[in-house]
Amino acid sequence: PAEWSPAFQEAERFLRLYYAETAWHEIGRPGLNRRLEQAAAELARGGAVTLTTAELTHGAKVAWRNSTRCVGRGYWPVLELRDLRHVTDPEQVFAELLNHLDRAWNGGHLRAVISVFGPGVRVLNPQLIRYAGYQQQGGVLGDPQNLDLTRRLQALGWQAPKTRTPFDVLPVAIQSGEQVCLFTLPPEAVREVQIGHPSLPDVAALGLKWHALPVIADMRLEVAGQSFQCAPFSGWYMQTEIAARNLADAGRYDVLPEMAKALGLDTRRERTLWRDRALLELNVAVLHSFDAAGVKIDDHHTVTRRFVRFEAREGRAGRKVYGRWSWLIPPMSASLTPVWHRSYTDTELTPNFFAQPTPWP
Ligand code: NRG
Repeated sequence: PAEWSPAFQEAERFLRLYYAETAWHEIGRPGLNRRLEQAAAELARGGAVTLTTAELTHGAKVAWRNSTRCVGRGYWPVLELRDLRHVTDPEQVFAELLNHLDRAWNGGHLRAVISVFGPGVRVLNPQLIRYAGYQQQGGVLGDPQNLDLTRRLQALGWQAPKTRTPFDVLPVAIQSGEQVCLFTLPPEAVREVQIGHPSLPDVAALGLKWHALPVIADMRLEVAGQSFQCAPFSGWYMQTEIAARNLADAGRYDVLPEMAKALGLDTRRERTLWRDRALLELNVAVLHSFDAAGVKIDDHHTVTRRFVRFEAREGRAGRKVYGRWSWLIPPMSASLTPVWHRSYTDTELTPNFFAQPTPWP
């Protein structure tokens, strides 16, 4: 019988969680039993359990809550889900990705949003908004992390702009069956923040910027034993992601030497800690610039304190918080944050988000 199948067991495990966490008091045990019977009947007919939008929404929230690498997941209850399981056509998917960007942008008051599309379609870019990386004589122009992505998109027909810049927005590759379509994001869909420093004008002259929205587009959402392979989600940045990694890593934009020059630091000796001072001021600049532009961004002190409150809240709800410490601590001033002084067990519960291989043609 269907009740014994692994598919049913996964569905049952999720539905029990869903009813326990949300609908238990309204519908109670008879409601759950009816729902389980319905699920078993669907499986017995050879189909899959069709989740309601409310169930899928809760599943996505719990997937976020279970994301051991995410320090911002205290906000999991407010995740907004766009149920687009009926959408699989690449053109329509792209149109809905633009709607996602719009909904998430919200005039700078960024909203946490996930868009769940139907089966058979994939976004191949790791994030919706990514800057090209070009190998040139004398080094890389743009984001070295996206060298391979850029080459693949070029192989699929993308023409880089005639005048290349370090911040050329890549097209979005949407795969459906064997076919891959490229779509150009209209400039107005890509909100960006120019980076300046509150008191050091030379910093703005470096011409740095970053996009406002991090939209992870290539992870698989697993709920009730079912995989949603196209489920892009976005929240908002913590400034260290941009200022202590994307712009600062030697293998990324590597701007600390220029930053140090703009600050007039002595870079001849490591012991002046010019790297650390440049890093700090770059973080100050990113926070200042997002704030001045009215774009939501978090700082590592606030986020980590909130994370500890989330742990306490989860404890009161009878749940254990798992985590990957090396991801939860910020990449600067880590010991100034409470997470540094705590320890975590890294266990992956489901629902969750998982990496999946990218099916480049
Ligand atoms: N560090 C990456 C983004 C990873 C996800 N970060 C978020 N996610 N804040 C980067 O682009 O720098 N989110 O959904 O808000």
